[in-house]
Amino acid sequence: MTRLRFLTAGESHGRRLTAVLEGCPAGLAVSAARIDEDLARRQGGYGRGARQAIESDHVEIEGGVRYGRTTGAPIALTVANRDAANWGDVLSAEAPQEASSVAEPVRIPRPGHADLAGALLYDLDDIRDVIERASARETAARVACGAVAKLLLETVGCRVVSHVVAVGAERAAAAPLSLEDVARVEADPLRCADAAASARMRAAVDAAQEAGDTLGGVVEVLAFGYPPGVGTYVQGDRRLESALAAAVFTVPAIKGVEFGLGFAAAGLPGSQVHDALEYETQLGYTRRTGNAGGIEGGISSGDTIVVRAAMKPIATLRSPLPSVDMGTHLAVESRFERSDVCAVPAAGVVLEAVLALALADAALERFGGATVAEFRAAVDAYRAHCLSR
Ligand code: EPS
Repeated sequence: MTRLRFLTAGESHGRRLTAVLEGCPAGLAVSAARIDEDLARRQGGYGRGARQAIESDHVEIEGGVRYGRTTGAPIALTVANRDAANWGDVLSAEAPQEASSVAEPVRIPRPGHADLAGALLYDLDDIRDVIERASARETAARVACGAVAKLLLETVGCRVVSHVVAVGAERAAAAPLSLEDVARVEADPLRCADAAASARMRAAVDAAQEAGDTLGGVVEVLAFGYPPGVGTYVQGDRRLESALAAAVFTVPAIKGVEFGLGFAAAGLPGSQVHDALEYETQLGYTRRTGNAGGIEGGISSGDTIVVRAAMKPIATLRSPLPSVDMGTHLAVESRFERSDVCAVPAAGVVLEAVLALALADAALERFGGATVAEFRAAVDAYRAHCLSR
């Protein structure tokens, strides 16, 4: 059984983020330039904060890749934090020599953020320790890992893409996304396929900024060409949705997930929900609609996998919310820490990454392969088997 697994480490304003990705088959073409494309996409989007003007994210491949190909060894990736230079000793591993150099502790938690729960859990006197690791900056390391997973999925004809379908109360017109729409999505400041909705979303972000407020939204991630036969119904925890939903909830601020028709299916009769089956000689079994989101019985069907994730508004508001000082227990206003007004377009890039990692892991578990050639051959053989039935 082959598994793709990874860990990240590092603080938002420490020297760098570090990731180790293990289980990638040997022989995959990987380049820093290709990973950097996704890192740049993650930094963009209308509504991002001032931090992104400081950073220009670039991955260093520190292990597991030689002459542009994975070797089968763990892949070590780092992304430097340029902003670290502006933070002096605040994040240093060694305690400062002089007490006067110790950073002023943060004592006021932001409602809705990990601040209070984290300070209580780890018994911290300085909420800074929570802020630094709970920061969405960490997602840069996962986007780097996800870029490798995407390259692996591409070897079996699968592409993972995303688009923004809602920001605050503004929704894009419901239209299925095709691969031809992707360039237009990437050119849009909100990564939205509906230009009119994007303009309304931009106005909503501007209004939130003006009011010192923040906005969440909904992102749709699609995996085109994912192999059939991954996942199973025989145990609940082995259903493909189980792994994908878990991956979606690894992204900060995500509060909801749905597949295919999702929550809308609950309000419709079965006759309008279930994808009717057909058989065509060249294609084998096909479905007229994609309401199941590419997964039936916990198993990928070979149709496009469609996942939507709901992101709550970012918890750092310029207009303060009521909070409590953890030193005095007095009622105070929440403090402002530099942040984004809306990070939904960036969340789409992060969700692509975590879903690509989960999809690649599930496909590797199913088809195996110490090398990309073995992995591909097993996927091709199963596709041929499905066509022959
Ligand atoms: C982020 C980097 C952070 C925040 C944001 C996302 O950088 P800084 O704290 O230096 O401004 O802008 O993090 C949060 C929204 C959060 O709540 O922590 C990034 O690179 O994505």
